[in-house]
Amino acid sequence: MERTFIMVKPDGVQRNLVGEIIRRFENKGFKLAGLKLMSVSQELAEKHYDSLKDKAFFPGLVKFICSSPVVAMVWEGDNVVVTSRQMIGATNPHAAAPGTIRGDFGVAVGRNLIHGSDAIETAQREIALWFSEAELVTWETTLNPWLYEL
Ligand code: DAT
Ligand code: MG
Repeated sequence: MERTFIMVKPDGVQRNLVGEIIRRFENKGFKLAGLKLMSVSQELAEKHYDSLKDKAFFPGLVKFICSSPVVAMVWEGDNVVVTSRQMIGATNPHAAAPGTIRGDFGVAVGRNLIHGSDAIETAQREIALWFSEAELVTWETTLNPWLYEL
């Protein structure tokens, strides 16, 4: 089953949106495979955003991610990578549609509340970066026949 890496950023945790965000993924029908509240080291933040290291906003972005705890998660489900990005909305909350997380709760690109992997390969890289094998849980839900045509 496909997996993606989702992180509630420091602003989402500070604004008490962890429950709201988890609720949306649960209600959609995705299954939690990993979850932890953590402080982020500069090294981890720099590795996570490595593809953006040449951008002018990179130092501010890394500083922001390290400024306060985040909630790192792995969610599982059919097409979860693309669907999560749709649920999260456009990078800039100005452009994020109502009904999306950024569209409903954000007003600034540097405070856009949540990260989601942008492709299956990115998800695999990010899950391996943020979680050890032992922290990822494989489990069965009895809801499967009601979520999927098996
Ligand atoms: P996304 O988080 O939608 O995948 P991204 O990978 O392009 O977007 O950028 C990562 C984060 O960097 C983004 O969530 C917020 C920040 N960011 C992106 N563009 C920015 C900009 N023009 N100014 C400030 N921060 C920006
Ligand atoms: Mg991205």
